[in-house]
Amino acid sequence: MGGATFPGMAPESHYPESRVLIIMTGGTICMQPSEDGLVPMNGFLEKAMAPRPSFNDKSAPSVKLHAYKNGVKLTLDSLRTPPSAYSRHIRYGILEFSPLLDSSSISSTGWTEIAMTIKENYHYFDGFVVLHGTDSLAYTASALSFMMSDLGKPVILTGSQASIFALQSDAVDNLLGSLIIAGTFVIPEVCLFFHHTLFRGNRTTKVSASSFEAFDSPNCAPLAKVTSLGVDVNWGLVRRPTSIASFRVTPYLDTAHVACLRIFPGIKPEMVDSVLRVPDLRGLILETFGMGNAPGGVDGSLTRVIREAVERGIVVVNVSQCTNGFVSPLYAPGTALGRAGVVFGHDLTTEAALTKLSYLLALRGLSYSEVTSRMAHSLRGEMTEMTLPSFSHPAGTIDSAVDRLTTAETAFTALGYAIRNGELSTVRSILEGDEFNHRLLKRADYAGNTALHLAAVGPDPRILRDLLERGASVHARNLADHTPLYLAEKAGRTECVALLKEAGAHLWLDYDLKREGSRMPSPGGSETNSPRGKKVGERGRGINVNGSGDGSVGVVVAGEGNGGSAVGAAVAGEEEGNRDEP
Ligand code: ASN
Repeated sequence: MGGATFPGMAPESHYPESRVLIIMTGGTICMQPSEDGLVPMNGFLEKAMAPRPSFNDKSAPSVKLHAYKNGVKLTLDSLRTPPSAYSRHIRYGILEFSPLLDSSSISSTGWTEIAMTIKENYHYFDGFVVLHGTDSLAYTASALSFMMSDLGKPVILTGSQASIFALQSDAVDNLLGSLIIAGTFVIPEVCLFFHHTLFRGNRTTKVSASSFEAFDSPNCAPLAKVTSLGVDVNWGLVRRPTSIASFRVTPYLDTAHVACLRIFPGIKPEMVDSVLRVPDLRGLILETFGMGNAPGGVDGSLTRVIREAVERGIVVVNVSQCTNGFVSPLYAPGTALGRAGVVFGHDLTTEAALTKLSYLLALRGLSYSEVTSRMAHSLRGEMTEMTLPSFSHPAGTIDSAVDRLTTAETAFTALGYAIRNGELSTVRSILEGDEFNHRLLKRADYAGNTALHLAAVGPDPRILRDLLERGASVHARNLADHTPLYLAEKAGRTECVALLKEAGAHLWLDYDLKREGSRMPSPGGSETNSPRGKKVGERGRGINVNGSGDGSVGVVVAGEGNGGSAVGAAVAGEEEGNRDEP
């Protein structure tokens, strides 16, 4: 990784830590030889990660993490990486599934287990890494992307082509890259990381059974690339949640009533018909030739069996056998399928088409036409929407303060002033045009405050709403490690607090845990100091917010009792005095 790591660094590190939960489901990455061939092994943290300096900063204090599984609170051993090129440690613990699987055996039950585990632990970690076999990885990535709505944190799936215990393996690179990205960047998508490349999960397909370059995303550019200089994120492509809603999981996909059929030259209509007459079948993914063509036949009998199935209420979706390109009713055979009621899946992969259909069929109360219309539109970036690019330079549309804009830096400064002054129309004008929009929402000032941090304590909550609707992340942290919600709470902005929470923000409920090993008095009475030698609760008054119904621990959000203007109070206070506080 561009992240040069420094195993021999000084024993005390002042760098902040991010928290990542690794969910181990199995796959080659954790396999070892047995009499029956390669099989997954338990104990990945101790056996595979602890002995490797790039995963284990031995100078770190030992910290236990709490995680939840099926409603049970578990205590996990944790390790942390040495500081990355982004001046952060990634602290992580592992939840291992039982039994660990070769991914060829995963099913919708496994997807539910992964999704629910992320849901249960969502408020306790900055990001999630799912370790998984490569065989069905693209299916799982697609399935999870549909099961998770309004995701605000990174979920990165990875695995490896060779075991981490093998002398030559891609496992370390894949795992380290995933950990660092999940702990550093707010990429709120289900992603797949492999061979230095971060893909949108629901665009991927496995393209090689043995090469380390095992995955591709033929119709969507990578979301990020790891180079010797660091992680190059293509922020213009990264999706942002633009509705004010909290993270949700749909816990079930209906894979039991869908099928997938690959058309071949000479395929008999009776074969297709018999698949379409499987009892209780509700959907079929038809892999057709090229741009969506299937054999017409002299009497059009294939088209006829498909039309009859559609009339029986079966959703038939057309995707291409080609990895690259899209289906369209351009040629006569494709037009005939369209007339028979087949849905055109544009550039969906088979993996995405199958899991998307299973997701839609599992949603209660959707009519046939609602399912087909959603199949034809992007829900999670899984297909290319045919929209015309809209870009307008802000200088052409706004007042004198912004007329001078030539760079993103000055645009951000103008945005900051507009937010502080409560000038909603100026904020909107600056953010017009996709290009500026995504860059400005990611940008931060010298103290690490994003536009959303400023708006959280600004005079006009409508600006906060506007930024949220444009996809500003509620999980971004400033240099003092604080989120917009923290600032709003601290400044007593009740309306902003409510809005941020509605958009999925939460106070960092595990600060107690974060500090358990490094700051909080331990249950046994011994104390370990923070990197700066301070203990939580040491400073002044605080807001005490109890977390997640666990009465034993609370989140101590201590403040300095800043006076003055809202922005001055909260944001400047960040800069000056509060960095040690959660
Ligand atoms: N059979 C393995 C699996 O998918 C392949 C791998 O992980 N490379 O679990």
